[in-house]
Amino acid sequence: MVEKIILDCDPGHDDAVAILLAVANPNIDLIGVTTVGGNAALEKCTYNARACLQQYGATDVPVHAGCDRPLVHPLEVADYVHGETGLDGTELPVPTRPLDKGHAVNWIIDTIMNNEPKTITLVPTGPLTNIAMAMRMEPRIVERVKQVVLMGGGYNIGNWSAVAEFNVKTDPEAAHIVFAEKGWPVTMIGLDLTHQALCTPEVQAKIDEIGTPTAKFVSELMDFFRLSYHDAEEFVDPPVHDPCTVAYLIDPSVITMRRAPVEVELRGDLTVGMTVADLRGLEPSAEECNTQVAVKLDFDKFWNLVIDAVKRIG
Ligand SMILES: [Ca+2]
Repeated sequence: MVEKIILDCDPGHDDAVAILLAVANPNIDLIGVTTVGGNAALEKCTYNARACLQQYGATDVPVHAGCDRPLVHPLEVADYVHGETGLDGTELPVPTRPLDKGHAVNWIIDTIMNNEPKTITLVPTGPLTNIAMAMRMEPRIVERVKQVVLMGGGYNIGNWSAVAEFNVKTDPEAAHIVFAEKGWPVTMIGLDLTHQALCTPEVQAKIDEIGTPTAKFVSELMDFFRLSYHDAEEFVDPPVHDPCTVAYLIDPSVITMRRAPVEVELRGDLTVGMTVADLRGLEPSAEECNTQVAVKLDFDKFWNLVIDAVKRIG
């Protein structure tokens, strides 16, 4: 079963690996990439997305630029993690495909409304601004989307504050809109899970062994990511958050899920942007609860998918 996805991203080193997995794996049909201001300014994220697709030989995939700032708050980029360009550490190929015309939010709406209901999965790996805007402009997209599988939040930990993760903290109001909607299934792949997706030296050696330009590209990105995560957050190996979303869609057995209600905190002196998951009591059924949170990663299965994707690009 091939999953048709729209990847809404802010590349970003880990977004670059998510794009790779979406392009290369035969179980994913990447129908378009949309970009949002997040890890870097919108213009940089958009260029980076196009450069990644160029690197992976996927110039048939359209890229639409979306919102350049969160709904309410100013954008605070994560340049201390991703560098000045948003994708520091490697030489980016120059994109040959021009940027596609039309705002990402309009494109998301049109694409969902013009496809069969429940055939498209939204995969946001940046702040949720574009998705929230699309929901407000055309509320019918909610019932037409198959599911939302997003990287963001965490039920037990934060990184942009003690309790809030970057994507959600950057645009908490947008995240609130997405999580408060009961009409679609939402899977939250948060830091609890993605901090298990560490690019260890052993993993990176397997990527290096492949010896292709794309292997070098990914490895150089991981070198930079390793240094910034080490300096900024005292990680030994960098957590490669975003591709966990795509990996789950390729093979759900890569991630153990727990169904739980999730709400996004919008007020509070210390907790704005926190994803509050209610894990009390017995696990609710899918009928009772439309949200689930990612708990446990099958490390080997996950990295084998990434390594396989690098090999497939050739
Ligand atoms: Ca991202």
